[in-house]
Amino acid sequence: MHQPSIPQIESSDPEIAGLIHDEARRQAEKIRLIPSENYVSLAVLEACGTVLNNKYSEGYPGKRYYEGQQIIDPIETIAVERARALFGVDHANVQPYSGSPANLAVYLAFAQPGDTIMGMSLPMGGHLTHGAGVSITGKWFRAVHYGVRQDTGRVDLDEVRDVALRERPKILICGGTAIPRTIDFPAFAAIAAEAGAVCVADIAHIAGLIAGGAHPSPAGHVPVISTTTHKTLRGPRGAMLMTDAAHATAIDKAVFPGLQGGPHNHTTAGIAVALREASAPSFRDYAAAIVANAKALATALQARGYDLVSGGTDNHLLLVDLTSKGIGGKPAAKALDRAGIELNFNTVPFDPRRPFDPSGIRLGTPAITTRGLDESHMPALAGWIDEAITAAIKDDEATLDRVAAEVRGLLAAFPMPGWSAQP
Ligand code: DSN
Repeated sequence: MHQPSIPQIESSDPEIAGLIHDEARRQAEKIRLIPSENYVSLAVLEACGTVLNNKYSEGYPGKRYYEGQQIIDPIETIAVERARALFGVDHANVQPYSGSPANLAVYLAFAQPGDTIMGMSLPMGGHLTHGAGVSITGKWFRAVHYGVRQDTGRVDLDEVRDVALRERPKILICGGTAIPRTIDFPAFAAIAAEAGAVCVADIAHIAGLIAGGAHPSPAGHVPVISTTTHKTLRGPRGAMLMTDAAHATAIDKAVFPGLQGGPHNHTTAGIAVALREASAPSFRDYAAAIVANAKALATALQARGYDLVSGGTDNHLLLVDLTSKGIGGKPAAKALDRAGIELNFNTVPFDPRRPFDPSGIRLGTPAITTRGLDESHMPALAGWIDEAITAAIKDDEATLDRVAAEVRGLLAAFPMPGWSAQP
């Protein structure tokens, strides 16, 4: 059953209530390895389901376009102050609806349509909003990209500098969605300064690691920081933009009125609650455990002959190239899902296959670490992954179902916030 209980939905809309319970059970019974996902606390869930949803608050605390902000203003101010304290930044805007609008606000603040922007290319580990051709950010701006070296799987900062000095982008973005290695924020900031670009760190994937001291912070090096709040940071679906003092006004104007209308106040409260949780000493242990689990899983997979892009991981994420195993990422991901192990198929750098049928799978440890799995569980997890992929190659559905049952058996001992076996 979903927790907290949902009796009103059960009585007014049993169809949707049933699906919510089913999703809670699904999340409870699967080993969830999608590196951008997590389990929020019950406190965050509660905040997101409150009457704060009912209020319009266009503007910022103390300067709104609607009356009745006596309660919303302090909630948003608390969220902003907690973000500033946790990340050590001059300014925070907690209103972006999610990561894509947050990044669009950055472009609106510091570039004009047709200007050059520069980020990591999507097939190399960047994000759609870093100028991919299919995205508004690639259609409305002239996007140039950097990637990783074929021999190391790592960003080549000499290449970044060469491209930046040649193309002179208005904005240089570092960060992405499939980067298993530490991002050198001071180096990107120095290249951006030399090229005359605004440096933007998209830390969506690693915000929780940074907050917990398990990855170096861009604060003090990079003037504009974009992040979602729901990945390693373990908050609600939302985003924040954080800046130094010089870039604060441009960002605020770009978010509202430039791009968005009223902020989602229930989400703002959820972000505030999550930021308080991330400030607790135990969150440092959580961040360290995410990385320890990822490294242990990497070692266990490599011992079974799996090729990891860049040869391992420094953070929460593993990118596995399945070429040598003779299976594509998509059939592997589908088989793993049937075996109770949820992840996503992903392109690998220099992938000869198409994006919807690529060579790799992407795994991460934020959610399983929230459940309480530790390094001692990673060899067994690697074994199940290997069994499922081998079974997929042989069309051995019985093995997939057996692994799923074993996964459920393990997870029964690791409760999930948001689901209870008891009604
Ligand atoms: N949601 C991001 C991820 O999965 O990395 C992409 O937008």
